Amino acid sequence: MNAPVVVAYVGLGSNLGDSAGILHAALESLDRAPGIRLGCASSLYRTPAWGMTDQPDFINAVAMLETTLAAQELLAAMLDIERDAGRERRGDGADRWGPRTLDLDLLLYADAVIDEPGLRVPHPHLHQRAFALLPLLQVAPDAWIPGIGAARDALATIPSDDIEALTYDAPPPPHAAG
Ligand code: PH2
Ligand code: MG
Ligand code: MG
Repeated sequence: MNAPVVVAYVGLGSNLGDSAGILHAALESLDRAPGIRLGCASSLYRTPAWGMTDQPDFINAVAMLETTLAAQELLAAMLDIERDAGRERRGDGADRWGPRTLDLDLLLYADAVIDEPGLRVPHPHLHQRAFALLPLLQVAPDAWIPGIGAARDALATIPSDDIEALTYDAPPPPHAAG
């Protein structure tokens, strides 16, 4: 019997190393992982650190995934990808808010509400974090946060003007003047 396909949204963040490169590699890793297909990804955004603010800006993005994995299996695959990107976790969790090479957070798993050890879905801070809501709304304008409401209504209650979408410098056309 085939497992049903579930749409899940994952937040990606990095503020150590080549963050843009690390996020692009993480998107490829998610797509390659068994049971996961990358549906689409938001732009990359430069975002001031939220929570523990005395650390470098982050690069954040959100990916829409189609997966046949159960939520805990998806989380395990995400932790593998974090580890492969050189993420170190301290056993006491004291580095939970500090700089990291790669952080993958399960934001939404269909319309599931999950409260298990190591896994809370919807992500408990999603509705408070413009750095997650803005890219989420880019890929899912009608996203609904179970227990909270429309993601766009959540974003409307918090500041987001300090978040900048990254653009790529296109090479100049072949005969550009100057
Ligand atoms: N992640 C955190 C804490 N603060 N701030 C920004 N801008 N982006 C993040 O991804 C982020 C954060 C904990 O995971
Ligand atoms: Mg996080
Ligand atoms: Mg995390």
